[in-house]
Amino acid sequence: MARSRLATSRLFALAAAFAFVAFAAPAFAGIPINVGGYVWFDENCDGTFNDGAASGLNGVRVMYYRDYECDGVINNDDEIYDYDFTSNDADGNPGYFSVSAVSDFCFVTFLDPAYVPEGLKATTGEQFPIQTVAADYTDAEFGLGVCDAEPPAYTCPKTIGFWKQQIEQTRAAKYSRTEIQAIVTVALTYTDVFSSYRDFQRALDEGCSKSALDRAKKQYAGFLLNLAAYDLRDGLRFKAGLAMNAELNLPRYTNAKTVGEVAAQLEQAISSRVNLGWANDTADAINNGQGLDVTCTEEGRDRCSRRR
Ligand SMILES: [Ca+2]
Ligand SMILES: [Ca+2]
Repeated sequence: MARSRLATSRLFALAAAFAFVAFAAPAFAGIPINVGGYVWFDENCDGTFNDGAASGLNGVRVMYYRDYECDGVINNDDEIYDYDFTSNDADGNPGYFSVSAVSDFCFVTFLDPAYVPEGLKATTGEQFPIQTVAADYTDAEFGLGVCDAEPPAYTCPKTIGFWKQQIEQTRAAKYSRTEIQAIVTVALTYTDVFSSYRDFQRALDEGCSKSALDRAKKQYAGFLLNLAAYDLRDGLRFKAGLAMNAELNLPRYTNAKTVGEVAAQLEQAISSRVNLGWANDTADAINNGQGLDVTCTEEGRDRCSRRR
């Protein structure tokens, strides 16, 4: 009898445990998924994975940190979660990495420097945040290249006020309508946040009292127009803007070492709608020349001759 009572009480304990699991299950929102991406040889040094499927690099160790607050940076209690070595994907293309995860986890991934082939340098951000994703994810990207970056010809960021004048073609505008349209067309190739000329116009038009998202998008619009104006510099009479490879030193806001790196951080923050206040402040600071060695050309000197 004692045994049977014991068995019964164990059964109850077991049932209670199952009941607990069953009760707890709905609070567990995530589903098992794989998250990863590619490390590739960025032959044309443009930071974009457009160098062919065979350009992936195998044998590179990719580290994953759990980003508990999903703020896109390694801080506070964030800790090592897992790692993977790049290898061929299911289609036989090299450079693929992936770890098992849960859909409501956030990570910050980066390459273990000990496994980066000698002579290669990052052409993308050195850390790639993976925010909560609902399904298998393969979009984390790390470009490595042999890129002797030419120093930018000049660094002459303009504020959102300047860009609004250009878009609205006020009397003070420095660019013709054709020129500003060309600038916007190039800016659209850098981002998924905006998809038309009208989007830029609307973003720059938003007043200060609008939402955190609107404010961040407004500054980001100006930032992207600065990048595009620099890219088009040979065809523009008025020289302004920012090069992707311009060095950045803005530790108050970002660990990015170049304008291109912070561009990726801003795009990520705004498209996932996290850290919007940070995105606003950071883009605002850069549009005002903070953290940059500002060297404007003759034409631009009236507005940004200062060096910080
Ligand atoms: Ca490329
Ligand atoms: Ca964090």
